[in-house]
Amino acid sequence: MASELVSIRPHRPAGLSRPRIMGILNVTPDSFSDGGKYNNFDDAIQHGIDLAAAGASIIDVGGESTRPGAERVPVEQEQLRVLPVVKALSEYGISVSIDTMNASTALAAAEVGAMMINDVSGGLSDEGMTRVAAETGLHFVAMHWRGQSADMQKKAVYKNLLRDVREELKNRVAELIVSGVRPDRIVLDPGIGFAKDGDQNWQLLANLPALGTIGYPILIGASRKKFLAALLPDDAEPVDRDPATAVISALAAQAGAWGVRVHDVAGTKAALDVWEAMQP
Ligand code: PMM
Repeated sequence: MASELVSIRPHRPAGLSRPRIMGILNVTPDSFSDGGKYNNFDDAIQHGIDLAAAGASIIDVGGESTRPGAERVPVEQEQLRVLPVVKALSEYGISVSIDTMNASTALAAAEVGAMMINDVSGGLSDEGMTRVAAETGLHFVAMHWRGQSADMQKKAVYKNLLRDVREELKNRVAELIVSGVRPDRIVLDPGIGFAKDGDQNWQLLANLPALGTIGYPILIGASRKKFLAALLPDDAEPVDRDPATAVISALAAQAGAWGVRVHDVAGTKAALDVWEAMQP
């Protein structure tokens, strides 16, 4: 049925292509929804392979939780957690992104096969990061960020949310380009839940096309985040936020997003399959 529909389609509409799925692999004891589950090397590798098999085209490996209130992890510890996993998954032929704010971790991950740096601080946390991004030539996700997780929610104050986030992302782009990062390597992310309250997250999600007009691909990371809990019963667990996450993935596709970063890859793949089947 789906293939019949595909075969009678002359071509895909210009401009809207199916977002890539970035599968989340947190190798941390304390991330808010999957902390502690993939701490052990074999479990982490198996989960990465499973996410890729389920439809993720990039696996995002992180060794430091950035949930609101989280404290920093020593860089040596972060590297002990992530580098063996990045190396093994890359050797397996999986595209790996390194989720880090540390330039030395990004560089070490590049040396063992990472193809993308995902820096939630967009290069603001470590002044060496933009140079690493430029010198490695890796794809670079610059997320909108206003400060470390320990107290970032105090910084959720905006004169005009959309305009401020847009301007701050444009400043990141300018610094990356001045540092020598190729424009075609840059991906931007509005940083859902980072120095934003629930209403602000919804407002940004409702205005993705306006972020797209900055001129760079947009990645959305809403998966299982706390603002989704308001839609669910009080005793719901983070994993119960997966259906809402999948709907956001489909709506992000409709808004032209380049990628979605999710825990439940199968759910988002199903949502994107529906979105794709409905394209005129
Ligand atoms: N969110 C988290 C971690 N890394 N990276 C990007 N680019 N965008 C995000 O929204 C983002 C991120 C925190 O969520 P997690 O604890 O589930 O990984």
